[in-house]
Amino acid sequence: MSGNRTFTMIKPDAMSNGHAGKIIDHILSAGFSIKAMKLVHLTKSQAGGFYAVHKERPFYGELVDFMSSGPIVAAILEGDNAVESFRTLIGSTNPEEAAEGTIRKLYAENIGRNAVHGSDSDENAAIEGSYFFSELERF
Ligand code: 3AN
Repeated sequence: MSGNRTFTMIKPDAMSNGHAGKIIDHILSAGFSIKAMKLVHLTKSQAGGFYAVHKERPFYGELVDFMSSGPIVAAILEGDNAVESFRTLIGSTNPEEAAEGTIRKLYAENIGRNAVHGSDSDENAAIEGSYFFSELERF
């Protein structure tokens, strides 16, 4: 059975472009509820830890630099079939390939600066949520 929680980040490009409020509204309008949320500016080492699964990929250094370049909003979301339905809402990794009306189509700049993160499995949603939020901050 699929879980009802996922984890998201509004990335530095969307934050500096002034899109955070519209993205949060888009997420709430789609029926998700926010179970935890915070504004954080990751260090390089914290961003590197979050994306450790990608460390062998050619874009890892660029990704870590970008994700630590400015503040982000991290959040745990709740909704039916959360991981899959949230990934549908945000659209493909590359905004040029993202469906019309998706968050990345509307707000992402390119494949690297792609506005939002969405967990790719229930297991990763739990791991990623715990990376940012203590037990006390999640309800
Ligand atoms: P998604 O976030 O859609 O699951 P992944 O897991 O393939 O995509 O990639 C993780 C993150 O790495 C992406 N959100 C994006 O910011 C970055 N990324 C992926 N592919 C590239 C690329 N070719 N060049 C630069 N950054 C990339």
